[in-house]
Amino acid sequence: MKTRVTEMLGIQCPIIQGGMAWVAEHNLAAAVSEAGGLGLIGGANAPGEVVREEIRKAKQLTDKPFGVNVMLLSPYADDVAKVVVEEGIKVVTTGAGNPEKYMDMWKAAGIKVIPVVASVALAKRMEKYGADAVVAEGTESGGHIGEATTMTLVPQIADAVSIPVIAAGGIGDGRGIAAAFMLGAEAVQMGTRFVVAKESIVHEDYKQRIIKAKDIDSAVTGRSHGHPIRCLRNKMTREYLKLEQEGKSFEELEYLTLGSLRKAVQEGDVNNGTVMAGQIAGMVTREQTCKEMIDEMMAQAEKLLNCCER
Ligand code: TUI
Repeated sequence: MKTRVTEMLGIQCPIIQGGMAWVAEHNLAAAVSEAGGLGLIGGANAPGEVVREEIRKAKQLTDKPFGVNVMLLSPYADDVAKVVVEEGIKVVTTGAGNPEKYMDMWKAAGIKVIPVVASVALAKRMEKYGADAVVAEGTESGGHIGEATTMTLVPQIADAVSIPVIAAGGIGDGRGIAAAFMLGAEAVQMGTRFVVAKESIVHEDYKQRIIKAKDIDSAVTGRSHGHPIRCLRNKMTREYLKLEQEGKSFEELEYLTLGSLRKAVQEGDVNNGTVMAGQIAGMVTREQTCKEMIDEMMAQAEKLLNCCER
């Protein structure tokens, strides 16, 4: 499945791993890249030097290309933006904001810049500012989300820009990949399925929570203060949503989730922690290596897409 995205990034399969906070570290990124996709190291809220170390560790595990996701709400975003240049990273994705102010620096360094967007307006603006592709991320995704669904967002963005579109949100198998291609995407970005990869360092209890999840098990916290986050329902989300209904302030609510993603990912506290996951969690049924996942999904997608051509 050669596309403008696989050619641009020098990868075999049109699958990019999401830059998930606390999850997308060097082991997972290297495993996805080794399996023929594009692994990403998630900068999240980490200081620049921590991200530099992660990049160097990934380089020791793979010679294949991998990228870095710069989370624009991070207090360290400026530092991470410079570290990717210093470390010779070839692909950067961005999330949770507008990366305009870093664009010239990244382009001058020859970096392929792929902003994650949740609207047609931002996609068009990113194209104008020199983005090489965009990830169109639907509200089915885990973590920080926009409003539009993948089904509606991907074709509207594909119509509005000339650069390649990568679909994200609600894609968990070969059927999702084939569907995304039908909508005009030239690659997909996937997060939740890779959380349970054998190479993923996520706590076993977090993985099992995803594996046991059903179709309607996710909730969105933070809608009332403009920072919607999709995660799996638990004690924390019940409490959060109750306080939100009572009209509690952003600060009071933030207190409830301080460090809560780390608590879930590293300590396996799936009751009080934030278990970020997308709506496809109900489709994730087992741990596999990244290579097993990618080979299986590619075979399924190729079969479906060949059918459509006849
Ligand atoms: O960024 C994500 N997903 C994330 S980031 C994250 S970590 C976090 N920690 C604390 C608070 C918030 C997040 C967990 N999940 N996905 C990419 C994404 N970007 N989805 C939606 C957007 C987005 C939304 C609005 C991008 C730009 C935007 O507007 C920017 C503008 O200025 O117009």
